Amino acid sequence: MSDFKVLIHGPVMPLIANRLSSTFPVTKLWEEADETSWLQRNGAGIRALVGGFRSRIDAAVFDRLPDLRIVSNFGVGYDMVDAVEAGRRGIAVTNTPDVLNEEVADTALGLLLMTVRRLPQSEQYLRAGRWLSEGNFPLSPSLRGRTMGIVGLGRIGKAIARRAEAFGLKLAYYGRNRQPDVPYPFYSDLVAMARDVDILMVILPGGASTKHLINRAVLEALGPDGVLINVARGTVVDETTLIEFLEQKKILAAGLDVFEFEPKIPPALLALDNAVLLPHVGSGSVHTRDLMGNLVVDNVIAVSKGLAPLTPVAETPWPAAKG
Ligand code: NAP
Ligand code: 8YV
Repeated sequence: MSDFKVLIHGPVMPLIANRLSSTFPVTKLWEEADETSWLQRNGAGIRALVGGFRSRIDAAVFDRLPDLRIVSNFGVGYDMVDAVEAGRRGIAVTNTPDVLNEEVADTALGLLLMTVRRLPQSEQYLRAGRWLSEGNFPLSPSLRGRTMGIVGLGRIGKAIARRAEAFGLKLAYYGRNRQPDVPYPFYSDLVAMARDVDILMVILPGGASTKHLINRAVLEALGPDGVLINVARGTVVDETTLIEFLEQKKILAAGLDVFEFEPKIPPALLALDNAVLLPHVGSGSVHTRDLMGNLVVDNVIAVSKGLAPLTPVAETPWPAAKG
């Protein structure tokens, strides 16, 4: 057994806990009676922190873990981890990029179809016996002839774009940088893109730099025929304003896989007939979650051996991170 002590922050897939426990001394923090006093007593000596974090992993946490070498984040999005502060302290932060691109893109397109063609609502109609009693389900809006603006044309955004092209959608994208060799129109102004497209597909990182990027001005520009799909992070959308726009039919519909305070969903959102809501299942297949889980463990193993982490985030590039 290695002497590289691993702390698992919150419940994780059995695959992760089992693989880590077979190689390292592992503590499951959430199973401790008093997490704070456990950290005070045992924080020194912990080398790896693992989790799909639901609370901030920042200077206050790092202060309690003075020997930490790696934060291995379950998920490509690491907005809960202060990676800049980790980098400053020589701690590597790793995430799970690429292995989930196709799964999340499948979910995004599924959610788009569900939202525009009102497929969940039509299934509810059938199950309630209304087809028999009231006749055919009302005709829905369509994807035909629509233009979609991708908000964040990164790894997953590009997998979404490939699928959208096959669906016959015209595409545009918004980001901080124009990308070489991308054939779609680029917008550095999100309001301008929202004005020119019918659908906004949001798939960029969460965190302070994108908080409430989808705000009143963007939704106004999207307009009454507009559709918003968010598979990024709930914080990217001003949820209160979105609810107002859906209630007042100032946009057509929204499909959301992520929420500002998930898993708490505002009752006003649950009550809406023009919103399709999924419980953050973007990457949630057995196949893809296994790939993500194995990558979480493989990153810890690499660092425990003094090797480069497999998938360090940009803020903690190897070899700047302490090995
Ligand atoms: P990625 O490859 O890093 O792409 C991110 C894209 O967003 C890039 O095109 C980047 O372009 C743009 N971007 C980043 N920061 C920005 C900012 N502050 N303002 C405007 N544009 C910005 O990331 P990815 O692997 O595709 O993942 C994207 C995100 O999807 C993750 O961070 C995660 O939050 C979310 N996600 C959700 C699920 C789910 O289950 N729903 C699953 C996986 C991932 P520029 O650098 O040019 O701006
Ligand atoms: C995970 C995700 O479900 O990768 C991400 O950023 O949002 C999802 O794939 C999530 O991170 C699990 O906590």
